[in-house]
This record gives sequence, structure tokens and C-alpha cells, in this order.
Amino acid sequence: MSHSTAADVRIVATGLYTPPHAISNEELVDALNAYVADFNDKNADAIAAGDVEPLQPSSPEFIEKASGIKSRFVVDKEGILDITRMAPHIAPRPNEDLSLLAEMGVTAARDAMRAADLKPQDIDGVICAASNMQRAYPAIAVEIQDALGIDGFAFDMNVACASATFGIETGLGLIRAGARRILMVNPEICSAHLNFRNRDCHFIFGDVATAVILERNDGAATGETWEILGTRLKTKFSNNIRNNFGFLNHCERETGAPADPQTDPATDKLFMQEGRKVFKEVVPMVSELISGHLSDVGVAPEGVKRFWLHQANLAMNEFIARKVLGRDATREEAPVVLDEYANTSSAGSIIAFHKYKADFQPGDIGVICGFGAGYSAGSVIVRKAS
Ligand code: CO8
Repeated sequence: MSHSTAADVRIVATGLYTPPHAISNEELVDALNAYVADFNDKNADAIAAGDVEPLQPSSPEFIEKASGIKSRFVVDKEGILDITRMAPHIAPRPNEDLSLLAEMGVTAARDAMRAADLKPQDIDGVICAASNMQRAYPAIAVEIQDALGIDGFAFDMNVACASATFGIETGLGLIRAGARRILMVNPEICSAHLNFRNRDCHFIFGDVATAVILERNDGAATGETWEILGTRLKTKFSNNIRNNFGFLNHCERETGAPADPQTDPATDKLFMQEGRKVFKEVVPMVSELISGHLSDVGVAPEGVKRFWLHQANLAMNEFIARKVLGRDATREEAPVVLDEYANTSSAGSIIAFHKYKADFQPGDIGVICGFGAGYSAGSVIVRKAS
């Protein structure tokens, strides 16, 4: 467990990039059900002989009831809804062009820099903290740094859905080590690692990018500022959320060509999870983390105005808030962006923070909390300063 407690670093801005295309549950289900009908039709003889299991359809009602998700934003809608493809179409770009992940990060970063009226020369370092990097190297963060014209350093880090909270803690440490300001970005193209043919998970994720700027508490920021009262991180190994895509896949085959992850339904190179187990195991881990963290920082749960929680499942967030507060939280206390954005991995809690903080008065306290694969969980307690 890692934690820090002094309010010597603050958040001075957040930024958001929302992709232009939205897919409703109904549209997503229509595509999956057309694929299922086509599959069952083509395999009718094998299904009748008992050699192949028929695929089951999905439904918008199930999705909303099980998760709270109504819609999601994606970088490409057409490819996902095309039943002969069922994956976003993301055209390769020449190495000289900005990569898509970096482009999303840059847009969110510019939004944050505008909000705090900061120039590239005001920032010393860039962290790209996200679940899926577009490539191994050069680091996406270095590409973002270059595109923004920041003279300093940059690196990538990945702690799945908890990446943003781990990124805030890392930025805080870099500021304590001497950096003036750190830009922390969370570009997530979750749709590219999702199996849209699998009804168990086809509805879960969306794409987005968020950004947070941190600075030393004696910095010169003039707009809104949020003192970080404390951070706490925790990880605990679990196979219940997993993605086996990696650079060794190429070497794993015994003969022939590697399986194509988009056409091999048995692939484990895309996102997979035991959703029920995740739910049961992560709720206590996260509620204990938040409760223990608040207690150690000397803040009573009823002294928290808002919980900006990771957005994976509505019922999960309601459970966590209930365990921490000892009663149901209102939507104002634990806002939901999941209905519109779905699970955007590391970005979810930051979207909630970005959208639901305007009503805070100096002295008001809130908790940003990210959690997910690993398992991993991070809590950041903030107090509105100005
Ligand atoms: N339509 C209709 N019925 C369905 C569907 C569907 N689409 N899907 C499943 N069903 C059926 C099942 O077959 C099952 O039927 P039966 O009872 O006959 O067996 C029934 O509905 C119930 O299924 P589940 O038990 O799976 O349903 P749940 O109520 O548990 O809901 C959830 C499933 C929504 C997945 C839920 O378990 C959940 O949200 N759990 C928490 C998940 C979570 O928080 N995961 C964290 C992931 S985020 C993360 O860290 C990943 C980081 C990497 C991101 C990378 C991007 C790709």
C-alpha cells in the first residue's frame, strides 16, 4: 500500500476529449443479434447435430439493467456495427503522422491547458496513463509531449482502470522531486480490445481521453485549484480481468500463422473477465481502501461532498458508496457518466470529476477513485482551494 498525506500538490485543471460517434444499446444489440442469426443460420446443421453451441442474442434491457450503460462513444462506429467486421476500423497512419492515441491525448491536454491558461513552457513532464498503449515504443507520452511542444520528459504507464489515480500519485511524486507541473493524460481506445461478438461483454466499453494538470501548491495557477489531501494505491493479483495480447503472441504458435484475434472467437487476446467475481471481489477492496484512506487523512465519510468513482457498473458504484457512507448515496454525491460513456477504463473517474465539480466551494472535499484489472485501486482525496 502506498500513500501520501501532505497537501503540497494541487490539481489545477482537467480536460476531456469525447469521440464524435455514439452507439446506443439498441444499435449495438441490433448488430450483435444480426451476427448471431447469421452464425446460427450458417451453422444450422452442426447446431442440430449438437456439434456447435448456438449463439444467444443480446438485449438493450439486459445491458441497462446489468450495467447502467445506455450508450458509448467510439472512434469508429461503422466497423463495429458491420457484422462482417465487428471491430472499429482504424486506418494505419504513416510514422510521420501523430498516432490516434496521442491525438486524443493531445486534444484532452489542450482542453486542460486552456482551462488553466497554461502554455507548453509551463509544463515539465507528461505521463500517459492508460489501459492500452497503441504501441510499445516510442512512448505515446513522448509523442504527446512533442506534439504539444513541451521541453521536458514523458513516459507511459499502465495500471488498467486505476491508471489515472496511479498517474496522479506519480505526478505528485515528480513534483515533490522538483518538477513544476505535470500533465497526466488518459487516452483510451477500449473499443479496439473488445470482442463485439461476445454478448457477455460487447456492451461494456467506450472510447475517450481525459487530462489532469498537477502543480506545486506554491505555483502560480489563477483559476480553480484542488489541493490533494492524500493518495492511496493498492494492487492484488487476479486473473478475473485479463487481456493476453502482447508481443510474445507472435512466438506462441507451434505451426502456421498466428490466430487473427478478430476472426477467432476463441481468442483470449481481447478483453475478458469473470464479471460476477470481479463485482464481488472489487467492491470490498475499494470500499475498504476509501474508508481507510479517509480515516487516515482525518476526514469523516459524511464530510465528503462527492465520490468521483470509476465507471464500470452502476450497481457496483452504488454498493461501494453505500459501504463507505453507511447509506445510499445520491446521484449528486456519486455522479454517473457510465450511462452516456460506458466504461472508459482509466478515464471514467476523471470524466466524472471533470463534469461534476463546478458547484464545489473552497473547503469542500471529494474523492477520486479508480479501480479495475490487476486488481488495482487508487484513491485521491482532494479539497477545493480556490
Ligand atoms: N444480453 C442478454 N443476456 C445476457 C447478456 C446480454 N448481452 N450477457 C449475458 N447474459 C445472460 C448470461 O448468459 C446469464 O444467463 P444465465 O443466468 O442463464 O447464465 C445472465 O444474463 C446473467 O449474466 P451475468 O452473470 O454475466 O450478468 P451480471 O448481472 O453479472 O452482469 C456485468 C454482467 C455487467 C459484466 C457485471 O458482472 C459487471 O459489471 N461486473 C463488474 C465488471 C467490472 O467492474 N469489470 C472491470 C472491468 S474494467 C478493467 O479494469 C479492464 C481494464 C482494461 C480495459 C481495456 C479495454 C478493453
